[in-house]
Amino acid sequence: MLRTRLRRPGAALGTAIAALAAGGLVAVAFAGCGIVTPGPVSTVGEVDFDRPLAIPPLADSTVDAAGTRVFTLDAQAGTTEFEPGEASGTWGFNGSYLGPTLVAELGEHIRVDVTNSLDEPTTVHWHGMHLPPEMDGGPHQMVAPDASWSPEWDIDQQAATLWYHPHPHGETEDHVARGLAGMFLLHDEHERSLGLPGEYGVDDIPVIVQDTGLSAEGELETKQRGYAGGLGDELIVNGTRSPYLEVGDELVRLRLLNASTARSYAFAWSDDRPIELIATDGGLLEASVPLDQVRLSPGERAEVLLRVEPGERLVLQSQMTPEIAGLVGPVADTNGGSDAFDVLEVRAADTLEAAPDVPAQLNTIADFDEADVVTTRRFELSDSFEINGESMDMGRVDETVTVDTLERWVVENATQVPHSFHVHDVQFRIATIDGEAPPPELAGWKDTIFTEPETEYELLMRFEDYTDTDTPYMYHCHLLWHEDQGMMGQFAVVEPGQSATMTGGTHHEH
Ligand SMILES: [Cu+2]
Repeated sequence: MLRTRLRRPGAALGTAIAALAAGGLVAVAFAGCGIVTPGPVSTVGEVDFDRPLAIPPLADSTVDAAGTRVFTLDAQAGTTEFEPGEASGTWGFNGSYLGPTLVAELGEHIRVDVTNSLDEPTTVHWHGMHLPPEMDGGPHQMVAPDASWSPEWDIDQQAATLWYHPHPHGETEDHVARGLAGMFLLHDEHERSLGLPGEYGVDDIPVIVQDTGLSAEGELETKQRGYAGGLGDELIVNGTRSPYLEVGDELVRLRLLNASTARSYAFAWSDDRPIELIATDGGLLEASVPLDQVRLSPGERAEVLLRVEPGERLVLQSQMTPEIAGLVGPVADTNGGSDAFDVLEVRAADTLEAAPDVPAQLNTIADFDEADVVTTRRFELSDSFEINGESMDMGRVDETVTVDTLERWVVENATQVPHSFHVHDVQFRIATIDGEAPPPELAGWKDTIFTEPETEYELLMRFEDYTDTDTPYMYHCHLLWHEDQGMMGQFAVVEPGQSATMTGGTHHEH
């Protein structure tokens, strides 16, 4: 925040006044709803770490005669005991909470047979995946109760930590909060050649972080709500309350996924050692980046490496501050911007498997040439859940993009409140933040960014391969309550000279 302020001399006083106004706005917005806005929370030092971290199972798959790898997901209701003997009603894929981890390889053709066993419609969106819009699982690909949907596509992007979750318009926060989410890991030859930790659940660990409201007895409760949305006052990881992870290798890879609906985290180690970031949403960085903390807003992923000594214990924490959150005053305090959490204790065995050194160069990321930009679009995020003054309309295509051309999307959060921005189908690069080059942790491939107040992000992206005049992709704020409130727009990718043809009557909802 301070960094941003310094770049914009003269803005500071206005910021302080506006922040008070925004705080007042939040208070007014919730007055009369009986909703108490959350205040600062800390669980540091209060977590017992007395349960082994659950590892989501790897999804079974079969390869059919045509060479297609086929997965099966069943969205279903069930019960989960976050504390033994205290059952909470939850939703999951192929189980009662979260879903299995799907794994696929660059070049594979895959299909996922999705069944909806819930008693209401939902969708499954493949977050971060490059794929045709009809396979995307957005709000136009609703799956009715007892119906099935079988999207298929080619895996045509580099190794990355992606994920899947529902995307029904107006209900996404609820469906994700109930437990519908899972990881989708992509591998490729290059990644394997690096010798990074890669044994799932052993030295390559999924870490799905969610905040939740649990009663003293351990039953799910309604969360308090800030402007950002529902904010739980404790964390679960992979659905496990109070988790520890035993490791037997001296080098461990943690795949951090913020699957929370509203809360952002600042992941850091309890002994203040640097957290070594190696990959962001869309894949490996060019080189490991040592950071004080890794900030992740909802939907963002980070892969980090941890080197441990025999017998040591340390704790993954979230150490958010208003400065890291990019929020000020009451906006920070009521939106998780001052909250601290113990997340996960790592326990190293007394004898550890040796691990090779990690290559200095992890990836090659060619920069886009801004001279190739064909179209510049602006997206202004409001504090009333609008983008460019419009609320989501399922029948309106907001932007029409010509396939295989370089686009510059300028996203400005002109407000005092937190938002984020996610674009379907592509991985993009951040060219500038308030006119300056991004820090190294934001210089790789991204599909979701946190948008700090009063900050402008210039993104470069190219939509390739899949054109469809009749089915759009989405861009939206990934604070899920904001998305549900209409903070979302639609874009069609078309051949040169084509126009989007979708009209209000063609929703493809069945
Ligand atoms: Cu938002």
